[in-house]
Amino acid sequence: MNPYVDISKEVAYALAENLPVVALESTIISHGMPYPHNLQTAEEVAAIIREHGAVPATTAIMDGKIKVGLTKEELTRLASEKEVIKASRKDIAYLAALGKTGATTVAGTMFCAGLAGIPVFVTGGIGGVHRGAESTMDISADLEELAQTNVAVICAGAKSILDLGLTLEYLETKGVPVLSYQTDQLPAFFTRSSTFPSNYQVNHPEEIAAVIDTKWSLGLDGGLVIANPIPEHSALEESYMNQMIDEALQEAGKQNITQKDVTPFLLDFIHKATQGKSLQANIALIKSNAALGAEIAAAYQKQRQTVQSI
Ligand code: PSU
Ligand code: MN
Repeated sequence: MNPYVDISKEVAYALAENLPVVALESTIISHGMPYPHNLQTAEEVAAIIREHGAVPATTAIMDGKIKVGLTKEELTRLASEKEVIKASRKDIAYLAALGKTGATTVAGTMFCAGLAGIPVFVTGGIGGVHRGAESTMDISADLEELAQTNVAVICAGAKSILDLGLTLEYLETKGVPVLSYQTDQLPAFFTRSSTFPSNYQVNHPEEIAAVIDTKWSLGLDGGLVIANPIPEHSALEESYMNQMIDEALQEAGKQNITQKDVTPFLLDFIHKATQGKSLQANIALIKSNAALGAEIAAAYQKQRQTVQSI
């Protein structure tokens, strides 16, 4: 195996036995939520994945090692230490070469999950094309990773800090399917719907597993976006959230926030501006994604075994 990669015993066993495994990102822990909510949520998400019959595999770069499956101590470090670096694709070689510690974004996690052979990954929201990208060129590396790495990403759609329309156009150009779970729209993270239609509505984990398996069996490399709307009772009011997001964007502009700092700045601003309401929504949706992701991982393994036995 790759000398830079360290897969935990539990995850390695599950992969060897073709048991369902769900990859989890760690930027949501280090840069997406405040301490101690981040650590508590990470542990609860892992527990939900286990309850639904899969093994959780959080990825990060710890002292230069690409880790797949973290210990409680490692999770605690990522959740509480300030100097953890947000690790997207471009950061990984530097961190691995110089023995640094970084928390993986959606792009970084897809890369690590791909190395380890984990096909299913659960997160909150993906990065995308930012509003105003026609002048800033701010387009998340998550989209390029989706274009090339064979990992299915379960998320709650994309936040409207992004331009959802342009994000969908970009994914379409790159050949990335966007499947929405039990709805025909792209959910907008805090809300169950947006004005943007999804590519397809899918209603069962088995259906989703079949699409994933067929895509890769046909040699159609790259990821898929599986968008699961936030649970009804946790959804936030759209006009209120849009106002908070507008304020966040204005402040980011004023402070001239750029590059990898943009998304964490906006998330933190929105968290404070909504007095924690956005955090509660974020926690609820990632838990719901964890349950669905574990079911998809199990359905995918079943599908693989059926295909192989024919
Ligand atoms: N969106 C969220 N919460 C997050 C992120 C995005 O609602 O924590 C994180 C994810 O790790 C995602 C990253 O991959 O931000 C995108 O950052 P950027 O826009 O800099 O690519
Ligand atoms: Mn960016």
